[in-house]
Amino acid sequence: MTNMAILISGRGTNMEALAGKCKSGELNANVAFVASDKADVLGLNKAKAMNLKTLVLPYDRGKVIAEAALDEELSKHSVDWIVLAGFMRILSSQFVARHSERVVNIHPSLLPAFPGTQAIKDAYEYGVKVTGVTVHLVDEMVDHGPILNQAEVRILDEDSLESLEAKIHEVEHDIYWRTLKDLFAGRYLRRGRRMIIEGSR
Ligand code: 3YE
Repeated sequence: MTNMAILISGRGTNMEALAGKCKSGELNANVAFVASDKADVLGLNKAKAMNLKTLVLPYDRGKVIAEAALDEELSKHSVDWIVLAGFMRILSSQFVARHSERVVNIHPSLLPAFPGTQAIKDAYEYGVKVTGVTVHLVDEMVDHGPILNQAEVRILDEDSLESLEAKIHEVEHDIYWRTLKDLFAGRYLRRGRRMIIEGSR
């Protein structure tokens, strides 16, 4: 079975959704461990409550040491895929090269629009009528790697920033596991930057 590590920095709602899909068998994967760059985050407590192995990455000692600690756990657990779920650190180009095309991220906008850490707010304040969610491979740049999947979310006149956030998170919890299911099954083929689902045409 596919072994994945989930990286978080906060509430861990996407982690919880993914772990739930593993538990129900809808996503045929095992959560090897949940790692956070911060101790004392809600997501770590949620992971422990789901009986998942957790660890805190020593980012207080610098990125090189933190990523080396992560590497050690990844090989110890024979992890196939590294899944970022609200993880708020930029992975070094060296780390990305060591795990080339094995790291996935979810971003709350339709990339390449609204990259960065305030994507939902930026889209709302810009006044776009359609935003959404992007699942992409991680490369050495941020919010830039090949796109695996996107889903749109309409911004209605009556939406507040809070209601938009709720809609985006709901879509995230649905699109992430579905995309990982195809990815883990080896259904994606790469055509330059284009990630194509096998048999879709
Ligand atoms: N790393 C690479 N490529 C990607 N991480 C994420 C996506 C993604 C990635 O596509 N290579 C905060 C925003 C991070 C930030 O700028 N952090 C800096 C400074 C941290 C600090 O000093 O506290 C850093 O170097 O981590 C996930 C989203 C990352 C957003």
